[in-house]
Amino acid sequence: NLQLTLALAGNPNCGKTTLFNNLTGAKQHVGNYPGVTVEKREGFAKYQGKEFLIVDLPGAYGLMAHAADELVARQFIVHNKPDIIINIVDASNLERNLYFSLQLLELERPVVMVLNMVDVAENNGIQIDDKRLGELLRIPVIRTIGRQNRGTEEVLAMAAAAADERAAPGSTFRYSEPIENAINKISGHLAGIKTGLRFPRRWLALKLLEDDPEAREYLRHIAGGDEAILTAAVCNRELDGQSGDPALMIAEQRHRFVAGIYGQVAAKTRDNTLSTS
Ligand code: GDP
Ligand code: K
Ligand code: MG
Repeated sequence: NLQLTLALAGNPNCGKTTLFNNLTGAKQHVGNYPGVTVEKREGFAKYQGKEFLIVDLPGAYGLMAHAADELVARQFIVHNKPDIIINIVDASNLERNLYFSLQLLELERPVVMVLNMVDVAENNGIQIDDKRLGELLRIPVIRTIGRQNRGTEEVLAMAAAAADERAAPGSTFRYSEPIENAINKISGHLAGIKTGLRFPRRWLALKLLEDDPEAREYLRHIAGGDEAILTAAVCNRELDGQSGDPALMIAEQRHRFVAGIYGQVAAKTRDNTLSTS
């Protein structure tokens, strides 16, 4: 099939639906996918002879299993394997949006980033270096102003190019040594599992450390999965005794990493305390 599936993912209010409408025009309907109750909108777009199926995923702040909208978004990505994930971020609220991006990249699927609301950021006196951002995350980044329908064709061109090149997933973030050691231990057990795993090994290991119910449930039904769960429980106890709650450490380290990236790509063009908007 020559049709490419693009999934739109991002925080609530980052402009996902606006981009979806810009991309699809009137060619859309509500799709219902087996296994989930939340409906996702889908539509079609064409660009230079290529056809795209575009899916608007629920807006989410993370990809944890305990939140229904987050679980729907991540299950679609894992089970339906869209050709390209379009991660829309709000340039005027980039640091918080990147926290989601980081979790998206950990799913090890091809991602391109749409830096939307650059007009709002500029009005707030913030300039984002999109080139540097792309270099740091190792994914293509494109600037858009959704409300003005600017950058829409470039998004399709970039997605088509990424699919053509079979773009590798972007960079995944390295955690502190104790966490990485635990990931490696758990991954070691996962590497021994003969059946093809639906999720990336590193991601499963991380999710076990975060005490993710879906990851645990998935592994429980796979031959050899119990050993990984057991190892994760041991690692969790050890980490908890040495350095604190692993899930909390992981979240803190993600926040620190995102703050570091934000510091490298964002510049103040003026003092926005003088702004009245
Ligand atoms: P969603 O929650 O991610 O689907 O976000 P929406 O597409 O509903 O957009 C939220 C609001 O931001 C709407 O009022 C849009 O018109 C507005 N919006 C979207 N993109 C832009 C943009 O690039 N610049 C500005 N100024 N507003 C935008
Ligand atoms: K808004
Ligand atoms: Mg929306």
